[in-house]
Amino acid sequence: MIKENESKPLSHNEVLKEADPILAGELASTLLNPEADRFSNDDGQFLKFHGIYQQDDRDLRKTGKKFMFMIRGRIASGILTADQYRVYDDLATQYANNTLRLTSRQSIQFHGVVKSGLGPLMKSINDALMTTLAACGDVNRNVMAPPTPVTESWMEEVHADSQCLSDALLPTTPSYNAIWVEGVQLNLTDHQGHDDPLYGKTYLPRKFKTAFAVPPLNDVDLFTNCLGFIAIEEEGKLVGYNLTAGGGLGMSHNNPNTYPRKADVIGFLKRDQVEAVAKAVLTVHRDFGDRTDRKHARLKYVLEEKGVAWFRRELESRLGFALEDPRPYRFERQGDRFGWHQQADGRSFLGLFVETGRIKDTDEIRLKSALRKVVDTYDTQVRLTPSQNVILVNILPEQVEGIDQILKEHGVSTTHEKSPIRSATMACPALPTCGLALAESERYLPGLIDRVEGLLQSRGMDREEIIVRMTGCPNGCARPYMAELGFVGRAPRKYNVYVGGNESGTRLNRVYLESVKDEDMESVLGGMLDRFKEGRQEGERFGDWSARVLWEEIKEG
Ligand code: SRM
Ligand code: SF4
Repeated sequence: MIKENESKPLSHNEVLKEADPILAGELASTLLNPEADRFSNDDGQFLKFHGIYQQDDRDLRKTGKKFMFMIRGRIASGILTADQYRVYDDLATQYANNTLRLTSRQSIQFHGVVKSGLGPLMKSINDALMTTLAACGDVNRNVMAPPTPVTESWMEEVHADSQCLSDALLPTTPSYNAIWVEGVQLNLTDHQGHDDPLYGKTYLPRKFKTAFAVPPLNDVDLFTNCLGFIAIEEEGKLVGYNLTAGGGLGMSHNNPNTYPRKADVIGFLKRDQVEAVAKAVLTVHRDFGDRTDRKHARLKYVLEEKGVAWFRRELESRLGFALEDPRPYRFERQGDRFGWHQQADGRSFLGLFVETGRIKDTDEIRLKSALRKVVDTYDTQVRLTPSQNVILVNILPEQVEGIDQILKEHGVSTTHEKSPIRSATMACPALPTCGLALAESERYLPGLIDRVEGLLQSRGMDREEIIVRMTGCPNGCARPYMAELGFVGRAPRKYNVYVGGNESGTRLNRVYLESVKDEDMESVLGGMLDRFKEGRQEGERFGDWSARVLWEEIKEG
């Protein structure tokens, strides 16, 4: 029986999970029913644990709901072999909208899959020994780790640790395999007693996110995660990790009980303690998270309300050992390296910017076909980055010219010619697929960046890098609250403007202007850029300048 928190009623999702701890609902029978174009709303909640969202095309709502599905892969550390990439690419063509959507957590989403395609797509992923289990839902999600090829051999161990942990935190429900691989509806009465060794019968109160980072690069945006591991190297060896906990970004407009929060650094642990510590942090969330209000159910609220000292004590009592004090570390940069670079082993890697994470073919840039041809020709490993970009790795010297040629023929730039500001952008999908979007994001940001590029150019600032992120609502999927300049949708064509994030991803930004209309963007942004150009100190970035100058104005109100 789930414990009720402060005598408030449990949220509906809690009641659903408790009644069906294998998360099977009526999924298999609805899947097999050719008359049904959708699942029930309750089954929609179970679908998430299987990596699937039931959506409808919001562009078509006026003519009635057209149901479709978004499927998210679980791709630990964003690493795909050539064979695995081919499967994703084929499935996108065959069952989805012929695009691959790279996510801000190193995964891939299919959009626009209709119900008749859902079963075959899921089966194909599993047949290729990949999974979507726990890509969404009240469980640990895709574990992030730095995708850039290592420069020193100890960094490989960070990848190994992240992959092991990803596996160790998977839920054990038998329904995933039964539904998507065997196509059978399990009888709930046979499994009523299912009690996951880690998650219990009711799983977590809410989603849980984990990342590993290797300083000085903070490409995973470590402090936005519920659980984080900062690699600590001493004398060329990975000696352990600093533990972080309690980060998260989701909030709701006009609800002060919800807010973005940066994780705290809790202590230091040895490599062989990673799994135990991760499980202890996760179970603190499991046992103390708010199961009465899903908007207030993340681990970050437990840390904020009970305090870091309480959290460390609780953790250590579960572990049966004390953590050491955190060791020194320093983050300097976030983001990806574009263009060709040398790996430590003499081979090369190529970082490619993927605008708003959407791998697709357009008339001018045929990125989807180009990547497929490179992978088919050279069996290249593909890595996905937390900034929604791609890195092609382990490339032999004799392959470089051929890859350049293929990309050129398809209109794909390898030289990072895009403006620095564009290459530092991220947007969430928002409309037309996301049911929570209040405004456009993926379809709006590229055009806004055209306009900002114009503003920068006319001020002689076209080489200025400003980290810009946009989301269609305050949930924070493209992590706008860590950007130097963030846009968060309020209503159609209106955005709150946030300023003051920094280059190393260690500072939350703050809202500077609310509900800025699309037609006012030039004057608002142009005005800020004029002041930045005039008032910046030597070498000062936009984020640091705005935290120094514009935050004062917010305080003054
Ligand atoms: Fe997210 C919900 C897309 C990363 C916070 N997110 C959603 C849903 C599933 C909408 C829904 O619930 O119906 C979006 C699907 C849109 C679509 O049509 O595809 C969605 N989130 C995404 C992705 C694809 C955005 C992207 O541009 O890449 C990212 C998938 C990552 C992955 O592979 O797992 C994605 N979401 C994030 C992040 C960033 C991160 O994790 O690094 C956040 C902020 C960090 C955090 O969790 O606090 C984030 N998503 C949310 C929230 C707010 C949760 C909260 O604490 O309140 C929601 C709403 C919810 O869960 O109810 C949400
Ligand atoms: Fe949807 Fe909001 Fe996430 Fe964008 S930030 S994908 S609009 S939930």
